[in-house]
Amino acid sequence: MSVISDQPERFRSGFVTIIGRPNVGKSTLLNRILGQKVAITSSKPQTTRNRILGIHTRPESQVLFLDTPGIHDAKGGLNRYMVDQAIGACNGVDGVLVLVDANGPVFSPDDPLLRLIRSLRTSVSLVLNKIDLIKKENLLSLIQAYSDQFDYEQIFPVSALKGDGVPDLLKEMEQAMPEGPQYYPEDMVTDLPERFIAAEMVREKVMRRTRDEIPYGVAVTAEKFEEKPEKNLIVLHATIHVERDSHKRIIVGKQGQMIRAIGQDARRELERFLGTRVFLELFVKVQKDWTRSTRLMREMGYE
Ligand SMILES: Nc1nc2c(ncn2[C@@H]2O[C@H](COP(=O)(O)OP(=O)(O)OP(=O)(O)O)[C@@H](O)[C@H]2O)c(=O)[nH]1
Ligand SMILES: [Mg+2]
Repeated sequence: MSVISDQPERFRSGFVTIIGRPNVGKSTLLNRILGQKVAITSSKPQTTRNRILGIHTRPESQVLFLDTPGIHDAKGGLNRYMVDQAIGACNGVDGVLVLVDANGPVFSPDDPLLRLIRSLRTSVSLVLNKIDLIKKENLLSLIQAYSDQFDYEQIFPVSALKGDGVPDLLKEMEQAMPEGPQYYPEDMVTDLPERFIAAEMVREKVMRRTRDEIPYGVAVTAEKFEEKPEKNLIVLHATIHVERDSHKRIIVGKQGQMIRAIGQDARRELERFLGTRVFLELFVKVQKDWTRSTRLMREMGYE
């Protein structure tokens, strides 16, 4: 006689940290997993500056993904803060996903990322991202090359942009989580305040429209975030902080063209995200060399 257990499986939950070099697609992957945009992305490295929590809930599990800034050789100031955020997010979690660009070279033997994962006591899996850009026949040798460097728990070839391989990755992460409670309500996708995400979306538009050193010296703070439900409207006043007068001139642009374009991009995205009309007012302020001052960094929310 066979016994079929009708005992429901216990609920599973835990934290999974996504780390990797800048620009490999960590935030794109987080958004893809969640099915909506929570983390800003751009084609420029060093877009993400904080840990971004993404909550994925199913009837039988809740996985808490942490998107992190790209790990790179950072000397001090904002860059050091970012790398410390990423490294710190690997502590006490239930799994770590190392994301790499399948188009890029494998880790050099002294790569700080390789050193970091060797020091972790958590299970580490590899996510080979951007496979939409490589030839299928190169995949196996790539997997072999990465496996030679580290004993990964699992290896997932994915395209965060197109979605290939992501459902499988998610399923494996859900199953790898220990038994645990549901930490957050099922309709919650992040713990970040809307005000923070709104400021981030403005920063994304600045990053996408500017170049050279400008995107790296921009911070955005939201001074006013006022909901007017009776008018189906949110009023947002945000300040774009830059490091130099010359940067301010570029962000404002000829006859205010650039700042208007940034405002339009941001408003469109914010209206989609907030589901209301948005009245957005942008200010530009010079905070000389703020990325090198702990005090000014704190004022921008990096503490
Ligand atoms: N072709 C392709 N492009 C991708 C894929 N995933 C991400 N990208 C692109 O890679 C660039 C960087 O993506 P992000 O998600 O911002 O990368 P990130 O790792 O979060 O970068 P940082 O926050 O700067 O560390 C963007 O232009 C993405 O559109 C992918 O699977 N395929
Ligand atoms: Mg990112």
